[in-house]
Amino acid sequence: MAAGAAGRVCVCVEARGPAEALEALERGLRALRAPGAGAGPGGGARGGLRWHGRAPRPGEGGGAVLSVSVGGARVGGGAGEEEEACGALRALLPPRGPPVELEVLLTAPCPVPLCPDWTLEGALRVSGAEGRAPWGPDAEAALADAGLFAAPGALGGGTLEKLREFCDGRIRAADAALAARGVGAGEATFAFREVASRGGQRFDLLLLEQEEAGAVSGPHPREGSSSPRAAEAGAGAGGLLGAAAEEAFLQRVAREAPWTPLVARVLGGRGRGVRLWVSVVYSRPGAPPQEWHADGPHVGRCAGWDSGDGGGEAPPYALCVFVPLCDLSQEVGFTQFWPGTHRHDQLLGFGGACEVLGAHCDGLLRAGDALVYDYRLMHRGMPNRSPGGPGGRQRAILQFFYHDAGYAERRNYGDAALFARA
Ligand SMILES: O=C(O)CCC(=O)C(=O)O
Repeated sequence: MAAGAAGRVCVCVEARGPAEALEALERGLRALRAPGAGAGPGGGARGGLRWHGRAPRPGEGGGAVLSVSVGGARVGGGAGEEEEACGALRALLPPRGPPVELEVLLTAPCPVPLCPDWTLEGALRVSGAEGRAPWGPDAEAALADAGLFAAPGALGGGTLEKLREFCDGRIRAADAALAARGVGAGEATFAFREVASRGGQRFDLLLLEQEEAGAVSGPHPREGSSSPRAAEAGAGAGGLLGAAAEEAFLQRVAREAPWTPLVARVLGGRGRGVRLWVSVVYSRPGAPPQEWHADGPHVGRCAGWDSGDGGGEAPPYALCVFVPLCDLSQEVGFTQFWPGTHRHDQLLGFGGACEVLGAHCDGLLRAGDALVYDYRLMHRGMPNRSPGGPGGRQRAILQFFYHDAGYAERRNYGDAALFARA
C-alpha cells in the first residue's frame, strides 16, 4: 500500500466486542475531537491519529467501523500502518476493560469517507417540492460535504406523465431502429450517436444536447439550439409531439425545474455559462450491476488530509440530476452512491470496499424525486432483478447533466447515426 502524498494512510477497521467495550472505544474516540481538527461530523483528531466512524447499523449484525488515518515514520510498509492504527485504537480503551477485536477492512492512500448520517432519509434529504420552495443552504452543504442530496417530489404529476410518454416513445423508436439494423439490444455492445449500451440490458439514450451555454442563467437559448445528434434522434424518432416541440418541452422542464437555481449558483459563477445534456438511462430485467465508477474525472485539486469535510477539493464543474420515471426498489434496481468520494480521486478502484464498510447510500427514490450529485462522485447502477418477459419492468431514469462550458465532456456515445434524417 503506497502512502498518500503527505505520508499518511487511512486504515478502516471493524471493531467487535461487548457493548460496554465498544462504548468505551467510542468515548475514547469522542475525546479526541479537537476544535479545528477538521475531521468533520462523527470524527475527531489528535496528534497523528484522525478518525471518522460509524456505529453498527441496526440489523446488520456487524461491529462499529472506523476509518483511522495515521502518519509517521513507518508509512509505506503495509502492515506497519495497520498495526499503528490498531495500536492507537487499543490505547483508547481502559486498561482492564473487556477486549475489543479489531479487523482491518481496508487500507487506502487518502481519507475514506464513512459518515453515518449520510442517508437520503436523513441528512441528504432536502425539501422544496415542485419548485414551491427554493432549495436552500442545506442542499448546497450536502452537495459540498457528501457530494449528493435528494429532493422528494421535485417533478410533479403532469410533467412526469408527459416525460414518461415522451421517453417511452423515444425508447420504442430506438428499439425499432436497432432491430431494423439487426442490432440485438441487450446482446451486442453498441454505441451510436444517439444511444449506447451501458452493459447488458442497460442503455443510455440522448434526448437533448444543448450547444449554447445558457442552460441555467441569462437569456434562455432559442429553441432548436441542440446539437445535430440530439436533433437527429428527435427527428428520426418521430416523437409524439414532433421533434422541435419535444425539445422545447425538455428545455422548459430543465429551465423551470426546482434544481435550476442551485445549479446556477454552484456552476454558474465562472461566467463561461453552463451546458445541458438530457438523456434517459433505462435498465431492463437482467441488467447486471455496474462497476463502481465516477462519471467524470477530477479537474484541479482533491481534498487533502487536513481540509475537513467541507472544502479542500476544487469546486464542482458538473452536476447530474437523476429523476426516476418509476418508483425504484430492490427488485427493479436503483443507483448506489458512496457519499464523500467526490473529494478524492484516489478512491477510484476501491469501490468494492464500499458495502463492506457500510458506507453506501442507496438511491431508493420514488418517481419524480430528484437526486443531485457531483459528477466526481463514485456510484454504480444496481441490477434489475424483476422477472423478464412481457411483464418485465424497465427502470428508466432521466439524467439532466449540467457542466461548466469550459469543461469538454467526452460522453461515450458513438459516431454513426442510428436514426435516419427525417
Ligand atoms: O443504472 C443506473 O442506476 C445508473 C447508471 C449509471 O450510473 C451510469 O450509466 O453511469
